Parts: sequence; structure tokens; C-alpha cells
Amino acid sequence: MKDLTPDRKNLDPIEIASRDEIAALQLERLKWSLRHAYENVPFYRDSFDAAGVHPDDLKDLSDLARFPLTVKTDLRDNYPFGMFAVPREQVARIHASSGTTGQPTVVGYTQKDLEHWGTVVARSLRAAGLRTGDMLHNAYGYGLFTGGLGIHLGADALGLTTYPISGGMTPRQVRLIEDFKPKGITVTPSYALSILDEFARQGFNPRASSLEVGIFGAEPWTNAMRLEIEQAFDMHAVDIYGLSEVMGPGVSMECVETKDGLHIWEDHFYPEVINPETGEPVGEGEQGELVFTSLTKEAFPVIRYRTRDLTRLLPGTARSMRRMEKITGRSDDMIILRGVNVFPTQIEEALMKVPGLAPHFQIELSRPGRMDQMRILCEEAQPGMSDEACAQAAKTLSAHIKQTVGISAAVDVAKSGGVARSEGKAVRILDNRPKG
Ligand code: DLL
Repeated sequence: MKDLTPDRKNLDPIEIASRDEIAALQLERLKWSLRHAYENVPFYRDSFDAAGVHPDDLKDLSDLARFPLTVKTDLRDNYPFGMFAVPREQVARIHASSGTTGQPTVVGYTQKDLEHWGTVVARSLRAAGLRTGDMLHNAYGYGLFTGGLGIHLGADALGLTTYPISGGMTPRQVRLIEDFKPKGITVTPSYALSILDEFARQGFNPRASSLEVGIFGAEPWTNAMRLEIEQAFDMHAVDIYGLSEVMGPGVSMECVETKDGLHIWEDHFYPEVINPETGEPVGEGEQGELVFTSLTKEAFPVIRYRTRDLTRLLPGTARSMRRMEKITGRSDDMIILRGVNVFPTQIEEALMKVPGLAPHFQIELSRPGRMDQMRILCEEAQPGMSDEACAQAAKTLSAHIKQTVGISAAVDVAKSGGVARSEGKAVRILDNRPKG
């Protein structure tokens, strides 16, 4: 793999500013953001008033902990535009979360917000090793989902040659990589695996492709998966994080030269980590739920928004801004099986250790009697493996899971192509337990 470390002189000065400079800017912006939300969004005015706090109470960054937390249902209750802090005419763009159940969450951006979004995504793409003039294959979905259009904004700001292929039509994904010869690909890690399969189907060698870096996000993925993808494509694999409510992709980004967690673009998004049970901030470096406050957003400010994503904060390395560790999972994706907490990422990690298995999987939960049961649906590593080899792989995975996670799970090894593929975010959990 080529060294893609960006030239430090091309970074935004704030990326390598001193902590004092960053904190001073954050304090100034935080005061503005709290006031902006309080004065323009009835929901925030009511929630601050009910908690007995006022934007003037913020004298120091640590005072933020006195302000109330905001949750997803607060946004849903104000569907569609109740959380907007500017008149609708000033909203240049609207996106919405997929909302598989119930109300979608609607978010808005002013022209200025789109500019800032472009800045943080451009920074992220540069941190991945892309530079002006490089070509990008953007396979995140275009539409209400923030992935496609969000990455596109940053790619334009950085001056890349971008083609908006979006997700789906997998044979064409491979065709265009072969014909156009992009340097970078932006895609969910699970869809990257589908594209990888398609390379084999078309008889192309992915390691010989033009791709030098993949920028993966929108769903949890492990360091074990990173190695698998880097090996398969002979390219760097870096992590990009974000969520619609806070902006979209580009809230934080891993640097290609360190790959040691994701630097949060702290001049726009102020992070905290709280104990998900008590709502209290955790000690420095401790695991918990990530919470964000926007510092510059005009149309859709968020104050102490609970992401439900679990991680911990670490000091800066390649950039001065703090890092978040790779996301372990979402609190709503945590499975409690006979008293043990399990995340799909733990299953992924165990699966990647078994040579006879492909990296595709789903977790099926059922309750045949009184006890919940977990079944891992996975797939043979190569087409045509013998029944004995598949049975052996199933046994090995089951033993790994028992050893590392501490639970008994049944394992089904299907023939190649037997596990449902994603064209965007993977569906990891099939919950067939009786409702209620
Ligand atoms: O997934 C934005 C995005 C697009 C990020 C493309 C990166 C790349 P939503 O659809 O609102 O937005 O989903 C946000 O996805 O709260 C996390 O649970 C999960 N997520 C996003 N990025 C990562 C990541 C986009 N790198 C939700 N690692 C978030 C783990 C991620 N989970």
C-alpha cells in the first residue's frame, strides 16, 4: 500500500492548532449555539426553562453538563420542521433518516451549514489521503440519506473528480472501477464486501484495481474487517463517522497515517461521553454513549444530542482534535442474551478469525421456549466447500463465540451467496422473538 499521508501544510490550521486555541473557539461558538437554539427553537427554550438553565449560565465548557440532554423522540415529536431555528425559506437542503419504524427524522441545512459540511467532509477525505485532482467512486446512497450527497459536497470542496454512482447495480460498480480507475471509494463496509464478490464473479483481481483507499462508515465495522478489506483490495481502509441529526458523514474521521480512531472535528461538533443509564458524564477515557452539541449549525442546532453510539474519547494524535474509538455498537443494537450483553461487532470479530468462513453474517434471535436463542447465519469462504469443512467452520466459530463473548450460539454455514447482501447499511439482526 502506498504512503498517502497528507502534507501538513495542506491541513486547515485548526486541525493542528493548540488545545487552548481549540477550547477558546469552542467556548465562543458554544455560547452562540446555545443562545441560537434557545431563542429560535421553542423545544429548546422549554427544555432549558424546565431544567432551570439559561444560555448565560455557560461560562466554561464544563458548564454544558448542566444543560438538558436531547433524544431522538424529541426530534420526532417536532416532525417535520419544528426543530428548525431559521425560517423555512432559509433552509437550502432537507435530509431525513431512513426511519424503518415510525416517523422519519427530518434535518435541515442553510447555505452556510452546507458550506461547513463541505469543509469537514473535505478535511475527512484529505485525512484519508485524497487530494485535489484525485478521482472518487462515491457508492454511498444518494437521496434523503446523508451519505451520498454529504460526501459529494466535501469531494467538490476538495476538488476531486467525483462520480455519483450511488449504491446498487453491483456489476456496474466493478465495471466503472475497472474503466474509470478511481483512487478512492466511499461506501459502507458491508457493501464493499458485495463489490468484492462481484470482482471475483467478473474475473477481475481486486488487488490489481486502481483503488488506493476506501473510506468506510455509516455502520459499525471492526479492525479485523479492516485487515480483511485492506488485504483483499490492497488498499488502505479508513473509518468515517457521522449521523444526520448532527450533520451527516464527516463528524469524525480516521487519519490514513495512524488509523488509530477517529478525530472529531471539534471546531464544529462538541463531544461528550455519558453513562447511558444515569446520563452523567463519564470519567476521561471511559466508555459510554456519545453526545454531541453543534457549534455552528444554523438551521438545525442540536444541544447535547444522545447518539446511542458507544465509544470513548481519547486525546489527539495525528491532529490536535480528540479522537473517538471505533464505535462498538449502538445501545439499541445491544442484544441481551441470557443476561450477557452482546454486540454484532463482537460476532464479526469472532467470525473473522475462522478461515473457512466468508465475512458476511446475520444474527437471528428467536425464543422457541422460554429462553432466547441466537443463531449466526454465515457463509462458506469459497464456493463448493465440503459439508465436513463447513461443519468444522461452524464448530470453530461457535467455540470462539463461547470463549470471547461467553454465550452459546448456534451457527449455520450456508453456501456462497446464502446470506442476504446489503447495498447500503447491513441488516445484522433478525429479531424473530415474539413481540411484547
Ligand atoms: O450513516 C451518516 C454517514 C454516511 C456516516 C456515510 C458515514 C458515512 P445516519 O443514517 O443518520 O447517518 O446514521 C447514523 O450510523 O448514529 C451510527 O450508529 C452509525 N454510524 C455511522 N457511521 C459509523 C461508523 C449516517 N463509522 C448512525 N461506525 C450513527 C459505526 C456508524 N457506526
